[in-house]
Amino acid sequence: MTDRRRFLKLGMAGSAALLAGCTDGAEAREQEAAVPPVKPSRKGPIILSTWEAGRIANARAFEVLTAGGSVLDAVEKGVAVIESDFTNRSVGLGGNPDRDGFTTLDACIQDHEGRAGSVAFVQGFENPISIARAVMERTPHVMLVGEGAERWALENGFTRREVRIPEVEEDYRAWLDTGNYKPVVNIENHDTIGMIAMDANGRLAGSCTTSGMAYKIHGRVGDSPIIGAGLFVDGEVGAACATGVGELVIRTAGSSAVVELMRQGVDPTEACKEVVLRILRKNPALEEMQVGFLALRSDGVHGAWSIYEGFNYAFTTAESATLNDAPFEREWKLPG
Ligand code: SD4
Repeated sequence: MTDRRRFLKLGMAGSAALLAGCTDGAEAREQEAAVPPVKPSRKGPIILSTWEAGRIANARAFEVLTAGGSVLDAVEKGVAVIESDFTNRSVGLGGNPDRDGFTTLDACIQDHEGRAGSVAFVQGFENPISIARAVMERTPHVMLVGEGAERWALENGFTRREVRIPEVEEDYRAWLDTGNYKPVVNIENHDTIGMIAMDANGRLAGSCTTSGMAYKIHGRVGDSPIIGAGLFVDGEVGAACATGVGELVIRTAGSSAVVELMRQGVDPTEACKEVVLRILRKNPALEEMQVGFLALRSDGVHGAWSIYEGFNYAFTTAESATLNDAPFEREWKLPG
């Protein structure tokens, strides 16, 4: 993991400098005409997302924000890039199938006001995150699942997309030889994307999308589409998202717990760590079961924590874009 830390140039030095108020004179006036309608602020843009694939997602989300899009647009379009990348084996239609050979998708989205939309156990759609947003904006509900969600999506302008990926089929056939379900998150399932973001006005939003654990039981839904588990946003307090073994996250209402701790004044890093500790306290025999949290407080301070080494996250602001290793405890000493 030693060379995981990488630094990316955004290729947007001009707008970054303007946002930071670093240019003046004629050059600045000339550039002003092209300044995207994002108010300069020390608050945002700040974009965090899980795992290495988050770098590309963050870049897209940043682009959306600097082009004047809302933070909700940013978290939707950002993770949609990963859904549409069929080389990703744990998000979107390129994801590994369940044990019956079906790739089933879960996604959710939440805005600054706490409005939320979610779909779970859907098949054959390229961008479930956009369906989740449509559920939020066009129905009185939060969550649609399975066949009902698919039918609703078709009736509401989404089109089916079938993708055949020989490599995925080969891996599945090889897996069938053993049929051994062992979720090793760092190795096998390491790209579910959760994104939390803040715009220049301090408005928050979050998104989460996944094909879930490889070779899961058909019908299994993880934490990623569950508001409060895989994602939670409270505009007054902050936002959090999770990755890893969804069952562990659901049982602790993980992302909601992180936000509630921040509401009580706990620092974002400590809040993530405390929920990881809760998971460990309730599951003392955990082996190779990774869970990682990201948190972003309403003042722009962020934090992360994971059970084991190996969870990294993409962190993007107007000044830089980095891939950071989340902190973890090498040897857990559980209090009490
Ligand atoms: C799930 N939380 O379905 C997802 C899997 C994941 O990184 O996050 N993998 O349980």
